Amino acid sequence: MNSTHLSTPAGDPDPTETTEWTEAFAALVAAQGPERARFVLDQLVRAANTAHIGWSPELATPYVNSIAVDQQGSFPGDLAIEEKLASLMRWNALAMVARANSAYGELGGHIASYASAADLFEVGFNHFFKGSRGGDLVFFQPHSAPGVYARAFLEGRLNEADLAHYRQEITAPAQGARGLSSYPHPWLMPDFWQFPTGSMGIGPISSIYHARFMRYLSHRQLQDCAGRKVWGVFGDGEMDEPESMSALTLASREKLDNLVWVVNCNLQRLDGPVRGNGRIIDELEKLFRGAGWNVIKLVWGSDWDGLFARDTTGALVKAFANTVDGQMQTFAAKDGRFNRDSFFGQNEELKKLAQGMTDEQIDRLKRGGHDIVKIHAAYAAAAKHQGQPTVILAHTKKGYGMGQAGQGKMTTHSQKKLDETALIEFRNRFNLPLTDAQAANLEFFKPAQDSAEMRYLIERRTQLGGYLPRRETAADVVPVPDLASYAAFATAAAGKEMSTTMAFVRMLGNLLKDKELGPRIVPIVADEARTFGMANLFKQVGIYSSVGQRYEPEDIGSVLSYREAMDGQILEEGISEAGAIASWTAAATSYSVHGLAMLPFYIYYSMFGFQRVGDAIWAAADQRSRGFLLGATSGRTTLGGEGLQHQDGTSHLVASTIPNCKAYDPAFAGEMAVIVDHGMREMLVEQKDIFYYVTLMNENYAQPDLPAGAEGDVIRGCYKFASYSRSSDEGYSLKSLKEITLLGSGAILTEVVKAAQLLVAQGVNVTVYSVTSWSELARDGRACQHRQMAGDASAPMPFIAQQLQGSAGPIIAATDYVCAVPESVRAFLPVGRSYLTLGTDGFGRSDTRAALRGYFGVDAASIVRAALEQLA
Ligand SMILES: Cc1ncc(C[n+]2csc(CCOP(=O)(O)OP(=O)(O)O)c2C)c(N)n1
Repeated sequence: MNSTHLSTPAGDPDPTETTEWTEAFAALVAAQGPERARFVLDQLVRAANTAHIGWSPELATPYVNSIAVDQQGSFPGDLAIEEKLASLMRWNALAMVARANSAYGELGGHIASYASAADLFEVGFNHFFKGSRGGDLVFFQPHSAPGVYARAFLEGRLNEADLAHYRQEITAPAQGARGLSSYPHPWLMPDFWQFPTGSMGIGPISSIYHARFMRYLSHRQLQDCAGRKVWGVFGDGEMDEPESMSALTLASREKLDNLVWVVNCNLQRLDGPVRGNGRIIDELEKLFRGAGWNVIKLVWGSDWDGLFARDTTGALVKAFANTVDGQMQTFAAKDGRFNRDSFFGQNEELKKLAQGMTDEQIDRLKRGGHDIVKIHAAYAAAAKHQGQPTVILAHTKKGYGMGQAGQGKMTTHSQKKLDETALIEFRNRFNLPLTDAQAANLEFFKPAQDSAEMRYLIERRTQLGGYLPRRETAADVVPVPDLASYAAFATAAAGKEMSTTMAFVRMLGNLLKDKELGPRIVPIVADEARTFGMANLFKQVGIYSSVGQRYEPEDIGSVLSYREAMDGQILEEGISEAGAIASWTAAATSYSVHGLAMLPFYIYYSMFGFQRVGDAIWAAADQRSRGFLLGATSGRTTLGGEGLQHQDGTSHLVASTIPNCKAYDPAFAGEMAVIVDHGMREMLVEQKDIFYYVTLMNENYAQPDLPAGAEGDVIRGCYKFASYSRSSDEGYSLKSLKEITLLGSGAILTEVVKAAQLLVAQGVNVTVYSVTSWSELARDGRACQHRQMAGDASAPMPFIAQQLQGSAGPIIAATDYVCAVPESVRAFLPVGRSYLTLGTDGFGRSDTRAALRGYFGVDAASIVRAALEQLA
């Protein structure tokens, strides 16, 4: 270290003294090495703290690489070949996007993101990302998908026709090709992509919880995940998402050294600079360091090493300290001449450094994230770091190599086409083996199979365990016990009073005791276990903690004592719905990611599910999650006092929009038990890529026995609960009676039943149906309709119409949800019957259940009124 780098700042009252201190420190480093220097600094910090001088260290370090040249180790690969390969990936990715857009301008796609990330990916692929089932998990920055396809093309996993059908998933099969999805979507490319990342922030938080879930599997001795890593490449703009940042301290608290993030700091997002007037790398360094991560800054490429070595005055570091990202972007967008004048021209010291370099050389000075050797050094350091997660802040240029057409341009994110001159410049820039015509025609290029590049690429992946991304699905079948063995109390409840939440928790407790299924269950809560009466499970199966329990809980000795344990089963995520759903997704995709089927039950306030973390649930659906979401305290009037922000009247509406989510609103414990049982069989035995959403209520009421033989109808969405009529010996002629049909779901079914009894007293015959799933009924109706429209003569009548055929009169539906939920089946009802829906549209508010139901018009009295009006 050269002490003169640290020239004393302006306003220093005693520069001589300051210099003495810095020189003494430099001498210490030189004589005794960094370890001793760190020790002495630690002692000084301790002394400062003891003296209460009010000092804390700066979290940001100078704008240079964290890994010094002499620490970076030698590069184990063939640099020339890797650079050639990276250039080919860049070209094919660019050609893919530009071709799609020259054919159909509306398809979109991105060139600039991958252009900035290509080397970051390539070093991972050639040296670090372990393939195969027991290998690494890699999260890809979504807009870089074309680069990942380009690699799969060279690997022989995709062909030219596939590449030509980028973003054309519907038309591709007719051309004998497979369409390539815009972003990583396991739903659309189930043997390829593992993790959906297209919605910014979902990838980052998801990667943390996947890394934590691997620890959970190891600690519970279900699968040894030692040695496996989770790698995530994300955007610097993406780091602004609350989800990106929200679980950083979880990762460090849990010491997730199996997690490495690479933040592609190209300094730009979609509209412009991420921090035009600041420096995103400094900001992220502070954020991650403060959150307890190991931070590796990968700022400058190898060709800067010489410049730094010659810079005895610290002029470069000083200049960078005064350069904000907006300016750094301008440097990226301009040529060598401009940079000589405006950057190196700032003062005599810098001018001197640039002497002897041509404008071309200045133009080619690489940022760290474009230098394969430097990237390798950073990844190697990250991979071996212990005790903390690592983030690599990789400085890159957006649109790297796109020249005047895009590099560093404000508009580069959306650049989808390049003109002929730009294509030829790109070809020249990366020494691509293409003729002018081939470049202009955007021809894909694949070297001969026996070329050095191809042999190298294949050999590297073979060494690392195979190609990736690759999604696998084979997993063992987990047997599900007989319903009667764990839920007889619910299906034959004999009028016992309980809430469906209580019934669910009791059932879960029973399932957890099952020898085979029990260990695979992952109960997840976000600090509401006590609300749902689950405290007994704390003791029964324990709360997972990577360090066990280092304190004596206040309630030790009680039967419900708070027990944390390394092999604890419950994932208690604290107050983070975003975290809990990411955790659920990790468990719900374990069948695919780890080949070990797990069954997560995440139970939460239903209002804080689809409404709060709906996009994360959408991504979980894309990832083909299998598990249960339990929306507890559901219903806008059933959760009385909690008011507007807590009362859920919409979750079923949103749930119905997710194609692989089966949503149920059971009224009774027996229905709920049948639904959960069926779900477990569909997911664990039949291994369908579906998940269940089941709402649970906190209202206690008498639970009837489930009618014999109703199970199938419960699953399909509705069954006849009861018919109510005055018996003929009371003197009524059945024919003269008016008839009405009432549908109800969830807790409001109890109001429907009360209404039926009141109506009978007024001489109306009533048939009551319990609707367990509006969305399943609607789905079935649409499926029947499609078949009919396609001219299928054997298309059945919609299930709900079949069920209601045995009833008569107007139909009225009442639920604790907005009217749109029961409205979803209107088109599929028997022809000629009137249909009225009663629901809880509007804001919730606090009061008793009775007052709320009266207010929203879903209580028995309102249903009776509506029925009499309909009959009139
Ligand atoms: C939740 C969400 N919001 C907005 C977008 C639209 N979007 C796509 S890319 C992008 C900018 C990404 O910038 P950055 O993370 O810096 O990545 P870069 O492409 O610059 O590498 C935006 C806003 C999105 N995909 N997801």
